[in-house]
Amino acid sequence: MGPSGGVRRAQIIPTGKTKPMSAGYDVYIGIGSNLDNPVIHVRQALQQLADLPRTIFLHKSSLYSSKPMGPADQPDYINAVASIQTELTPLELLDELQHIEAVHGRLRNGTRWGPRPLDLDILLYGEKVLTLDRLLIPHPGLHERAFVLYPLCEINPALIIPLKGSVLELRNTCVADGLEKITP
Ligand code: A4P
Ligand code: MG
Repeated sequence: MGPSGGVRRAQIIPTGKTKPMSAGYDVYIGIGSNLDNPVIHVRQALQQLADLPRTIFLHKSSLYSSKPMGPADQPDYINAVASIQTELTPLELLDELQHIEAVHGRLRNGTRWGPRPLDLDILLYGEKVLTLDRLLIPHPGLHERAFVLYPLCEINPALIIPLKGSVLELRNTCVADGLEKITP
């Protein structure tokens, strides 16, 4: 729910801290890892999202195992999706996410879709559509990727993806070869 309306309530975040509800946007983050114990990277990333400034952690999906999209000579991925409510602007949030990726040892060597210890993508930022040099929102691949649509649908099946439609319908028509839920 954006700042224009919706129920405001206190949220208990995973650290046990309680933060007052902000007037932020609901944002969905895609999490992926396929190097150096991916389950640990994903779980730590969920905690780091909960610790972001001016942000309240809302929901996390199960973890999913998925076959690599892109170069096949890399390990399987662990994927998940989280929702937060944040007062960070889209570019402030991107900077925070790239900092978290760097803390996890993410190196960018120019290989597109290569293996990585942690990838954090902004999938949706409220209902915004943004086309900036550094940031495309909605994330351009989200509407056709099973490893995003299944976890996204798990935490909000009523979601509408701007310009693309119902996340539930997109999930029901996408190919989910090799996708496996690994945690409840
Ligand atoms: N950028 C633009 N829009 C966004 C956004 N909405 N969120 C820019 C985050 N970043 C965004 O990303 C390149 C640049 O995209 C960033 O500097 C940022 O300014 P990157 O993380 O350096 O490189 P990348 O992730 O390799 O590129 P890309 O095209 O973003 O790839 P994707 O879409 O992230 O896909 N297979 C499985 N099974 N599971 C996966 O999670 N992930 C990928 C990467 C490939 N194959 C996968 C998975
Ligand atoms: Mg990425």
